[in-house]
Amino acid sequence: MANKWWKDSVVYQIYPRSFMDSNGDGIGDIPGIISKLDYLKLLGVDVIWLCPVYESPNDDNGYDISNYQSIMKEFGTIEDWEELLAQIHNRDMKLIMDLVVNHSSDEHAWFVESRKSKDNPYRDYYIWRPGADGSEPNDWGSFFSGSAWQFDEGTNEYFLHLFSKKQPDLNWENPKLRQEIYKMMTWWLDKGIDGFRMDVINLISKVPQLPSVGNGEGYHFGGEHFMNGPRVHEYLKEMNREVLSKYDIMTVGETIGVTPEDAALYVGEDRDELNMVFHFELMEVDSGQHGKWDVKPWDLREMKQIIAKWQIGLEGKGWNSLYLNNHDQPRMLSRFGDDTVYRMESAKMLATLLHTLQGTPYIYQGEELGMTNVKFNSISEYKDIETLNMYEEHLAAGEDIGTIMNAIYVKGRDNGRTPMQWDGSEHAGFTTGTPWIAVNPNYQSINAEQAVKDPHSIYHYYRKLIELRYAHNVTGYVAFRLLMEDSTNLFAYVRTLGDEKLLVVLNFFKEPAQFQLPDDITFHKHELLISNYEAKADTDIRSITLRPYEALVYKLQ
Ligand code: TEU
Ligand code: CA
Repeated sequence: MANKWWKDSVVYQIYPRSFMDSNGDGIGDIPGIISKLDYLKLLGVDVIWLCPVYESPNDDNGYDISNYQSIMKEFGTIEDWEELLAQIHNRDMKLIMDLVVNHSSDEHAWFVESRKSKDNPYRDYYIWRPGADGSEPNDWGSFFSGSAWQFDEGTNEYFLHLFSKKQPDLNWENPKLRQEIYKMMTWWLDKGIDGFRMDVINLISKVPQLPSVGNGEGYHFGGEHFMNGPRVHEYLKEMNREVLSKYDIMTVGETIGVTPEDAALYVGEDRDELNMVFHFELMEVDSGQHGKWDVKPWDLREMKQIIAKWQIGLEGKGWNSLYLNNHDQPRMLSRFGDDTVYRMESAKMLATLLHTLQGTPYIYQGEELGMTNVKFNSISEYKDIETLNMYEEHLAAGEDIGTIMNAIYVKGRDNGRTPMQWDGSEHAGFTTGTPWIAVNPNYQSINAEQAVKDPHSIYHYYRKLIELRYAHNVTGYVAFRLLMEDSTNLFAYVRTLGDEKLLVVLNFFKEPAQFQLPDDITFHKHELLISNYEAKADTDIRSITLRPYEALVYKLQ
């Protein structure tokens, strides 16, 4: 049984376009990443997840790949990439790459061929349908607004694109396509990478008839016909058998719309598919019935129930991925913490949650600095295709511009894509040129240079949390038990390892909160392992009044 090093690891996600620009063109690049590896080593992370760096027209910032085996020229060369891998391995860190194989770019050679004629050998690498009397083959909507189908004059047929028009879905029903993917994966693994993050991997199997979902009016989310589809496990078992099982690697699937029961089918130790998956349930707690742009307040009790469900649901079955940030989400500090008065305390409190649960924590670039959401004055400063398409669609539908802009401020993906803030110099030290997207104006007070110097910074708190995982075998604890589940502002839980318990108490708001330890939890001594406040005088931990956003982690024996 391969050693499961990824269970003890902490992963750091790099969005290369916004991480570090080395040549002044305003776009982050691979040499820029190399120049910051010591900063990551000091942080203590074990694995780097690199978002796509492959050749791409950047319709979706690299998630539209036109050549899977060559590096996007703005990011550098394959030699730069080889150097990055060597430098990461020299520092005893690992590198996982982003695998985007639900779709390619429409500029990929396969699609260029596929659209030429109905009998082209590459036609069935994609999903083409004739449509009916001038309308799309079904009523599925794209994740990026509008129809999930694009009519192509060349052969008078439609092709499916769950995402942008320039991201045609690959046809996984075609064994030839699958073999091409496995060959490409093997090429990267033979270069020495340590695994893959797999983009929307649970969408690759569609219900063959591609049935409509609505009542004939407008476009609808067709997820019931393409999420966790009929052959998805067959494909992943084949991928594991033919590729993954041959290497000592980690795999994490991005799986929209999975429950713990679904997830166990992907990550179960006996399933021979993937090691971990990202679920989206915590990312939907502030979405109304009309989806992510229908902003609603989140409820801590709902978050606690979701986390408890996943901790208990995968116990003894699989391994959790722990995240509240990534390149598709707003900054967790602004979303779930306080990015004003209690920025430091609340960022540390949220980090404490992510690093004391069962699973592998994923740190998104800038999270360790307490970077925040951004509010650009004009839509012209926003870059993300999902946001720009939504803006056009909602404006055309007559929605109030203030409502549209507020939804973008709160949920837009560009919140997580403003350049990494390295120091207080112009453009936050990210570039000597003009950044491809504006830097968050708060970079003079929030930046890595200041954080590394300040022993009380969020950055150094993350370092302590990561050290804690190893020093106190945090990953080894089991039997997650939620405490005070009805509390609307306290998140408290206890996990067990033999006769030791890990007690975590978090105040999610600025109002003081009263924690009461249940009587059935007994101990004869306790040790405060970490807190985001100067350690309090030894308190009776059976009953604690927590300060604003206070986080406390005790070991009970
Ligand atoms: O994201 C898939 C996905 O579900 C996101 O689009 C998410 O649902 C939405 O953006 C929430 O705001 C993956 C990649 O992470 C994303 O960057 C790509 O745009 C997308 O797939 C297509 O490759
Ligand atoms: Ca550059």
